[in-house]
Amino acid sequence: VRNKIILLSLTCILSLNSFCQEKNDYNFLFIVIDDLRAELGSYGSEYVKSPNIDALASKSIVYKNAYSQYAHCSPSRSSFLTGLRPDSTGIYNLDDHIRDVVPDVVTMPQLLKQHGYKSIGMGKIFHNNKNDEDSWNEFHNNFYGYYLDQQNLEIVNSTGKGPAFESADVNDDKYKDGQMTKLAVSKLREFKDDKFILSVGFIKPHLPFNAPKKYWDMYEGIELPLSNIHSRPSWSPKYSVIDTEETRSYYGIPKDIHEPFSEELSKNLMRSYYACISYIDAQVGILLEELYNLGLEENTIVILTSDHGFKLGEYGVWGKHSNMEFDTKVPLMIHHPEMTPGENDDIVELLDLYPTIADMAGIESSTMGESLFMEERKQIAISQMFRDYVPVMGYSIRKDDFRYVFWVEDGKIIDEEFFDHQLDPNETVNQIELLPQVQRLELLKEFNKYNYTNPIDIDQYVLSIPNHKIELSLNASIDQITFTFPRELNLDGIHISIFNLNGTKVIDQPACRHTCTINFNGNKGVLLYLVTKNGKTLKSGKFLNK
Ligand SMILES: [Ca+2]
Repeated sequence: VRNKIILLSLTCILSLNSFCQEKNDYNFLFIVIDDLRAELGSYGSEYVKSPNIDALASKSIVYKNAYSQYAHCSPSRSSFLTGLRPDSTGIYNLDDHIRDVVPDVVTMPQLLKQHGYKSIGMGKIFHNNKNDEDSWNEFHNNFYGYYLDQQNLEIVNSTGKGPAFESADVNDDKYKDGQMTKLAVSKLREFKDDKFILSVGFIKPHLPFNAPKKYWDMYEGIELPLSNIHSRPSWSPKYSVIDTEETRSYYGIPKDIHEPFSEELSKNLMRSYYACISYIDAQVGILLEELYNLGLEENTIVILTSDHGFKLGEYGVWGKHSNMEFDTKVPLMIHHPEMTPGENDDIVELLDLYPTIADMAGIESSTMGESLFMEERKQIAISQMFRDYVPVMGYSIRKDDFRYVFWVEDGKIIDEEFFDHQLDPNETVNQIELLPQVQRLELLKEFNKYNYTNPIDIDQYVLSIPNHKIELSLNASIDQITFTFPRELNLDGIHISIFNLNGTKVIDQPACRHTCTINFNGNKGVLLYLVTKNGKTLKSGKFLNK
């Protein structure tokens, strides 16, 4: 049973003023910034210049541990705008639109529209930029100016794709986001006497990292530190972190995924990404100033977030699309005129935004998330990432001080990762052996509770032993094979089957503890299989008796 705090009662108790009668008269300014990782002054960055967002943060509840459900534009947005997990929308790519897959869903802006709000949207809110008539009273996406540099425009014309960054010496409103800000300001003026939700979807700092030169100049002479994590986490499966070639598709970027970026290119990419953040920060500042000038500051709730993070060279990759902290963590802040600002360390999900906004508007909602103002909230964030070329779905559970990732193929867990953030906050070494079996099963049960439309069959679950954790060695001098399991691994149900080279089974026995020594018994060689009780081969090898 959901023990829901209605924000009304909370704020009435706290404020004891006329707010109680007026609580339904709050407007919403909902700002979504594309591909903005949790790197802002207010999130502890020493380098990013984000004074306007930081000023908003100082008046907001700042969620320091907020996570996207899918580190890819459309799957993430389709999730948090509908309040459904990606497994429930079924949207894992950029092509599907919510009305094609969940046609009757009530989106967050649609819910407010149904309750008398004027719903105005602009820019990148849903990924597809389609005008979802059900969500908006009006929607605007006619902005122009992707590249402005003449040389770059010629490159786009001749090659189809421009450079990964640009800094034309122009005013803010020559690029799209500046135009959007102007329109948003005009909409604030137009609707100031209405009850409204204005959703503004800024398109930077998404690639290409194009912003006016003055923001590039803000980082002149600053030595930006490049990541020292150059490859995917040790002992993680190959599909854990991949180079999706998102950045490499741009002009002037090495195309071979094995070719690392030069230091100069890396620093230019980082600087231009930061310049884009500062550009958007300035736009946010303009919107907040207009709220103040129009006297809307006292009755407008401001929410600022991103759809997912972005790797600036971490793991040797420039892009998103993984279950790791760099890609799933997002900034999230809520400014409510009646609520005490401060930092919040709860683990929260973007999925929780919809019920939180409904809660603040005093509207009942039915979603897979939980209002951030609910008592005894879940303390878990689930993210996922589909690798269609395997195909395998990776699910991440971010909880307490760790991340647990499991990869599912045909309903079976085939790989796992575990990162203890106290030991390894940047998630560089998969230490799955540190996760006790009891805790693993508890996590999977918890996962099923929240991802209930597509639960894991735990009864079928047999601990998968990562291949690299079993060492096989041949001790030829004494006619034996010896192999070793990590002591922590649960070997229940694991069988050793050995065949001679003619294919006849000569040994079938439960796995022995830790170190197994098996005699050749006169065979010239053997084929060895470690098999689960469900018949899945964990490890196999051919050994010849020398
Ligand atoms: Ca995005």
